[in-house]
Amino acid sequence: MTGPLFSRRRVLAAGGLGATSLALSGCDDLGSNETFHDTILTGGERLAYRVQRFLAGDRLAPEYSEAEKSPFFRTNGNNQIAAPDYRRHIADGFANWRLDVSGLVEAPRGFSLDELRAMPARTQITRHDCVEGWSAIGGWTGVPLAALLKEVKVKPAARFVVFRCADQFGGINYYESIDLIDAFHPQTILAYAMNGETLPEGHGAPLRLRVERQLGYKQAKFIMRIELVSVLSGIGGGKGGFWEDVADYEWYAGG
Ligand SMILES: Nc1nc2c(c(=O)[nH]1)N[C@H]1C(S)=C(S)[C@@H](COP(=O)(O)O)O[C@H]1N2
Ligand SMILES: [Mo]
Repeated sequence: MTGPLFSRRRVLAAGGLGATSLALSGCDDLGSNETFHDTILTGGERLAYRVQRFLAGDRLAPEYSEAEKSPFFRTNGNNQIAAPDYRRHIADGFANWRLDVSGLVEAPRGFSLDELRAMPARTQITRHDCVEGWSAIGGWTGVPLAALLKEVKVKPAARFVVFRCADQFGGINYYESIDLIDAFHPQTILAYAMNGETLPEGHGAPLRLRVERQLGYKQAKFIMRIELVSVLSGIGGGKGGFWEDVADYEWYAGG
């Protein structure tokens, strides 16, 4: 045999598995030493994230029928907001509210609720699982996050979507983040309706995230602002979400 036994091309060509997991794991960026996965996650967490991400692939979360909906879907975490700005918005049906989309995008802009409602919508009946030990099946309608991101044109350097919320715990506004794999997943929507009705305050009016393959605390409610970023180290305590920062919850809360 001539030529190097393990040329890069030969190794990549040897199996789709290797090539795919490389693409998913962000190994192409290892040299930059500034990605979240490589600076924030420990070795074990990083491996778990990569394995889970590889297994998750394009898999859809299970969807349910109308008959399977829970008769009662509790609220959790904050379910009322005292802030005067928010009270003004809810009083006028969020007529002057805008979802602000900024950061690493070509065309930052605000979206009114009417504009979001006018975009193609997706409805899905899914199961919400909270780490505190309860689950509920509910129906959600909203605009696919992918459609919104296409409008604002995500810049190549962007790797994460950060959600900024109106509510606070101890003076800190709730925040969460997901990677672009989940951001462009077809079941990831910004929901403005629940079980066929306008999203109630307790469940996150006017807009809440549904990222169906992950746990309850990732489903950010009361979203006011979305930011595209390349790293999560500058967000809050640096672990990508409120509970991740204050209680060490896992940032990737999916199976
Ligand atoms: N902004 C915000 N989002 C949030 C929370 C919160 O307190 N504030 N709680 C999280 C948790 S732990 C869960 S289980 C779900 C609860 O959603 P629900 O109130 O619609 O049941 O919202 C998540 N998103
Ligand atoms: Mo939760």
